[in-house]
Amino acid sequence: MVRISWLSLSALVPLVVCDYTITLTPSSGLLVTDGNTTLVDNTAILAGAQNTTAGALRNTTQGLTYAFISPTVAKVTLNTSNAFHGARFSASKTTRFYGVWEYPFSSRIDNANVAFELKGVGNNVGINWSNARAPFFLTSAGYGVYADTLKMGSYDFTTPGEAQFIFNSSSLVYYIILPKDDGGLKSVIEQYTGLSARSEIPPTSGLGPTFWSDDFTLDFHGNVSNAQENIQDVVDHLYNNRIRATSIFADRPYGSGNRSWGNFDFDPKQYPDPASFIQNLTEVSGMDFQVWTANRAQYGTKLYNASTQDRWLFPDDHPVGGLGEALNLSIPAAYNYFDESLKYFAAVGVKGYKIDRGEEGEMPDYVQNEQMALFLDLAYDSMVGTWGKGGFYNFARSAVDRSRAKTHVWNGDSSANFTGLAYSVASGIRSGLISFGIWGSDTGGYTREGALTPSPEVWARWMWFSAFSPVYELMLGTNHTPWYPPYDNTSTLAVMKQTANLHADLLPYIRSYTNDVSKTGLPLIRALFLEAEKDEKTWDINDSYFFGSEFLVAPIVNAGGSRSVYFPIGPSKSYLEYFNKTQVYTAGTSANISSPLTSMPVFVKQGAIIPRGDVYQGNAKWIEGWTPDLRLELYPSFDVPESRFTYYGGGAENEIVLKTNKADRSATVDTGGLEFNGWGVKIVWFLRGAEEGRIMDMTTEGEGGSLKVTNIETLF
Ligand SMILES: *[C@@H]1O[C@H](CO)[C@@H](O)[C@H](O)[C@H]1NC(C)=O
Ligand SMILES: *[C@@H]1O[C@H](CO)[C@@H](O)[C@H](O)[C@H]1NC(C)=O
Ligand SMILES: *[C@@H]1O[C@H](CO)[C@@H](O)[C@H](O)[C@H]1NC(C)=O
Ligand SMILES: *[C@@H]1O[C@H](CO)[C@@H](O)[C@H](O)[C@H]1NC(C)=O
Ligand SMILES: *[C@@H]1O[C@H](CO)[C@@H](O)[C@H](O)[C@H]1NC(C)=O
Ligand SMILES: *[C@@H]1O[C@H](CO)[C@@H](O)[C@H](O)[C@H]1NC(C)=O
Ligand SMILES: *[C@@H]1O[C@H](CO)[C@@H](O)[C@H](O)[C@H]1NC(C)=O
Ligand SMILES: *[C@@H]1O[C@H](CO)[C@@H](O)[C@H](O)[C@H]1NC(C)=O
Ligand SMILES: *[C@@H]1O[C@H](CO)[C@@H](O)[C@H](O)[C@H]1NC(C)=O
Ligand SMILES: *[C@@H]1O[C@H](CO)[C@@H](O)[C@H](O)[C@H]1NC(C)=O
Ligand SMILES: *[C@@H]1O[C@H](CO)[C@@H](O)[C@H](O)[C@H]1NC(C)=O
Ligand SMILES: CC(=O)N[C@H]1CO[C@H](CO)[C@@H](O)[C@@H]1O
Repeated sequence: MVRISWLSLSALVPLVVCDYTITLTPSSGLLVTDGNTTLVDNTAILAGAQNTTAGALRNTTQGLTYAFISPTVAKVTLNTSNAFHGARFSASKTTRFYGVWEYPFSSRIDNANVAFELKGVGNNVGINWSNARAPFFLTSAGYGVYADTLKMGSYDFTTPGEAQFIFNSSSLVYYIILPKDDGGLKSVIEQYTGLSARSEIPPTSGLGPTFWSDDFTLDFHGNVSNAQENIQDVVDHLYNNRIRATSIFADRPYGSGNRSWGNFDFDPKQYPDPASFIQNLTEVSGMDFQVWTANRAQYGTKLYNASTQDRWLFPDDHPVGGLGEALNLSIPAAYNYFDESLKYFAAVGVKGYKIDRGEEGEMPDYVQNEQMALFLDLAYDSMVGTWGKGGFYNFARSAVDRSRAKTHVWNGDSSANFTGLAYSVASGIRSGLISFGIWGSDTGGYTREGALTPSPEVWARWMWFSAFSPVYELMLGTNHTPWYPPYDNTSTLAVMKQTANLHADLLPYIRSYTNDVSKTGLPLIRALFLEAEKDEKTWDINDSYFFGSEFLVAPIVNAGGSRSVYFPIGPSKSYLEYFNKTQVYTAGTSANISSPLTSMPVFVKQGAIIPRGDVYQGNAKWIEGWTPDLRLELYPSFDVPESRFTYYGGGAENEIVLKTNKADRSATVDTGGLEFNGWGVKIVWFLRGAEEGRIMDMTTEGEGGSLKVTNIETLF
């Protein structure tokens, strides 16, 4: 028995004596208690020769250790002669278990009734290949468990109130993580990502708006005769329509060779002059460029030839689609060859990869996690030497938790209809719960069936969702380009412009939170319960989320234009409709909200501080003498005496503090010395009588870094 006592400081109570113990039970399980109450019931430690026969470990005198390694984290290690190890946890029957997979089984954000391996999920309702994953779950019982391994394993949540995992490994380390400093489940995520990995801050260009085609070698218009010109045609239309964009990428095909991949080049017929083309895209048009990549060696290519010669390929006995086997990247020579070959792309100006596959049977399933982690490492490595940390944008559909330091994710191949949209919203929430915080979905869906799919209605709703996603990426081309038939006479182009430009204007807010993602692991898309943990009504809500902590976002994921929105108790006493700034909704209530295609249900909480503005020029070369423009939207409420926001613009952080004083009916903002590239900051107060915002200029009106308004009536 290991017992540790400690003292810890808490924000609310000056000095608290905490005392958790972890003990072995007579039935060979582990209990974490605070002396009197059981906090975690680790009912069994599992071991066996097969995952199907693994049972409770009986002789615990050998190969088992357990101890608290910090006041709130207990570490359990298992190392026995058994080939499989795992654990089972029990709680009350209504306990929810979240995490593990990005894919929302049954459209849920928790894992009720799911038993599956820790691997890519494949073809499924709503989204195929929604494959981010982590050996980590968290529960409504108030703790999390992280199994620190890349081995294959399976999780089972089919028994109400129980969670079980078993890994194909003769040794296993797992951590039981309890909340820290009253931080609830958010602090569990923070501690978990401290043990595994956290995302890097992406370049602003990676956050979008980003446009791409599944095949730029098809669907030529006007005098376009190759892919390079086809991309230029997109760039020109974005420019002419004044649609903000920060990057563009080419999916496969773009290379020479069998199925266009494996020769580490651009097909000269489609891209006659790639280096100059990419340089112009970046420097003249202001858009970064990424290309597709995958660990698959297609017959007849350079990659294939080098691999067969040196026997780097996994045996060809896992055929899905005949798209080539994967290289075994645990062979150093294979890894190095691939890494070096990929460096061609950085050399010609490519700033990141869309990283596909790794879970299609091109290798044995039991190495999927290890091999995918290696491929994401090398894809990162082949870029970082040229562009530096945060200088390129890699995003994958298949990634295990440790790789979040090396890649961001998109949610896979969604259906281009409301099912795909609803599942995408739920997968975005789930992606946040496993801390893949920089995330986007193919706006409008990927799998299109028939003409005009997505319908203009689905596409518009999805564009709004992407405006309030960390990444706005949209697939056009192949008869799905908003300014060409059959979409040219629909609302699509107008909504695309409105939402892409809104997303661009939200970049100061989004970028500030990417800093948070990298420091704490907390995602931008937050399950409602992460912000409102004590409100049990939030635990199953799969179609609305907090975007950062200021916005409550409720995408419309059904036909018809209205939905019910629940306003959680905890973060705010009431919520203000964000776009019209008139309707106020009380926490704890629900309301039916309608919205035309030109808007979306979004709400702000009391005391919100929202930095917005034009801080990244991207393709907006039509703005002559462009200079950055940053404004702070403030939503004071006398219910909130003080609120804070940490602004991050790429350099230092600024702590912005908003205070209200009911006695003299005033509000004061301190911007913490905030300026942007030497440019001043506008302050926009949202107050009664000034619903359009009362605009003040910090540089001319601020004194000592703060600004005060008096005799005010707040909006909520
Ligand atoms: C445990 O129970 C004892 C006796 O009721 C009480 O004095 C003590 O404060 C409790 N400890 C905790 C951590 O709740
Ligand atoms: C055992 O492993 C196989 C292969 O990985 C998997 O399909 C199965 O679900 C696992 N079974 C259990 C009980 O974990
Ligand atoms: C349990 O393991 C210990 C240490 O290896 C060993 O001495 C003991 O005989 C084992 N007990 C049983 C019942 O197998
Ligand atoms: C497991 O234990 C064996 C000795 O019994 C040791 O050689 C090995 O390094 C241990 N593995 C781990 C991962 O600790
Ligand atoms: C467990 O891993 C071994 C390789 O270490 C592999 O041969 C075996 O097939 C795996 N078992 C399962 C059930 O995946
Ligand atoms: C294609 O046509 C447009 C006008 O329709 C023109 O501006 C452009 O220069 C032409 N491009 C080429 C490569 O001929
Ligand atoms: C890049 O821009 C330069 C200068 O405008 C132009 O001469 C060149 O043809 C462009 N290259 C490509 C590949 O479009
Ligand atoms: C391309 O690869 C496929 C599958 O490996 C193979 O069947 C086909 O012959 C290859 N084509 C060429 C032109 O090499
Ligand atoms: C790969 O090898 C095949 C067979 O020798 C050859 O035909 C092909 O040209 C090679 N591919 C490349 C890109 O060199
Ligand atoms: C969406 O498309 C998928 C196939 O991609 C189909 O199974 C599903 O029924 C469709 N949902 C709706 C609402 O049409
Ligand atoms: C999922 O994959 C299946 C089989 O490849 C395909 O029929 C279906 O259209 C795909 N659906 C989506 C949404 O990608
Ligand atoms: C969400 C919402 O209510 N949007 C409305 C805001 O006001 C404009 C203009 O009055 C309407 O067009 C929107 O529908």
